[in-house]
Amino acid sequence: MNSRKLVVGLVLCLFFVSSAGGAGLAFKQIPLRSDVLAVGNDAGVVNYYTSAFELPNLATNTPAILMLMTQNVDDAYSFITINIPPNDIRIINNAHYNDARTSRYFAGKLLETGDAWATQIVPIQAGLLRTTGNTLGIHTRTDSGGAGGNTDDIKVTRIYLLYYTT
Ligand SMILES: [Ca+2]
Repeated sequence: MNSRKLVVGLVLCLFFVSSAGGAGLAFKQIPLRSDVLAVGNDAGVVNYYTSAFELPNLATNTPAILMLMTQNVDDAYSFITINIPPNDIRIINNAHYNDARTSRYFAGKLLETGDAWATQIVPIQAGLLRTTGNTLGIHTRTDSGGAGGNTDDIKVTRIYLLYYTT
């Protein structure tokens, strides 16, 4: 677990960008309902959604970077979404990975970790985030990508967004 290096890296990034005289960067910890969050059918939550969070001074239509730590990602079909409209949540919740990945709200997949904790970096395309009312989704799927039955059980903690500010 190397969160200290992560924080030092983030601070260095902030210093570098601010000293370059361009737009700034900020980072934000994304709230989870527990410090270490279990997602998967054993946990009773195959599709987890965070509570709404703000990104103060976000420069809209710029890319961002999502960083998180994960454990027990064994299959290749767990993924992250951002800001699915309420009317589409049910569709994504039941979607096979191959369908979800073509959604415009698909942010990226999680890489397999095995039993160890691993830091993951997910590039977020421009236009997905907004200054208020953001929701991040964490979705697990079966070893063939389906949404029902024995989906992968994973653990997630320490989720941060690094984003451009105005
Ligand atoms: Ca697992």
